[in-house]
Amino acid sequence: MMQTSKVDVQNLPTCNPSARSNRICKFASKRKLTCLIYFTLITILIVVGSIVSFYVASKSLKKTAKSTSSSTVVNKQFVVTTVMTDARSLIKKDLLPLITPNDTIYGVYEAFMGYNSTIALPYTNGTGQYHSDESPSNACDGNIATKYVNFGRCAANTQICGCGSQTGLHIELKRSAPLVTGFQICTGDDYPGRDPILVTLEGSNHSGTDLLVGFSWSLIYVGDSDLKSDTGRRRCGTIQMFPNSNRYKNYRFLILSVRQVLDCAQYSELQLYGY
Ligand SMILES: [Ca+2]
Repeated sequence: MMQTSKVDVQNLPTCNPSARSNRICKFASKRKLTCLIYFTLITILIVVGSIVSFYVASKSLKKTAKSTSSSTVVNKQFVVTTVMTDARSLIKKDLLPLITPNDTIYGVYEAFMGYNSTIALPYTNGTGQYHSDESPSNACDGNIATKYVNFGRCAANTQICGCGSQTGLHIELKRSAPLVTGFQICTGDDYPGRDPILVTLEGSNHSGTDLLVGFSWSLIYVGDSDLKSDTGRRRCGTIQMFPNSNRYKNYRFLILSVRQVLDCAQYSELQLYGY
């Protein structure tokens, strides 16, 4: 039989509602304060952490940027210095002048890179002619006092645009096919407006009349003659260097434009450089 204990209801501890409420409020207040302190600390830590991270990141970024910039400048300087040093050393030590007065040289007109050439003739009074005393060979005789004058599609004293352009030289070298990597051109004794400004150089290993046909030629250089700034009469531009990996026996030098609208183009010397 199950025994039951006798409870003294009268002596049970009484519950004081107001005291309980105070305890709860105190607990709640404490908890609220703790939370506030906690979140304040967290906020401070986040803010301080962000500031420190930002500071470290920006320092690192500046350092990297400075390093990259410095590296780029150094690399550029290195490349430029190397190229210039190479060019100077090549010009001074290794580059050879390739055209001699013994080579076969003749004038052309109505010639454009990749297209046919027409042989220019000594001057009478028509188009496609060069001055009889200023022949193509004068451009390759090693004498800056002699010059080559070509009237191209114009007659003498016909000053229209393009008279001296699309004129030039065919040069058939006596030596074995060299590797041409530069050229130099010099002004005549008068008329700065006749100076070649834009020029082309092509190479070919064909021969004979094939050289008058455009497909025989491969373009090596197109661009500045280095006479754009007029440095005077009977003066040479600097050697224009260019990359080239093909050896050719023959070369075609053509003028795309001269300094001014005059009746012809002229230059006292043209020299090719290479190996
Ligand atoms: Ca000359």
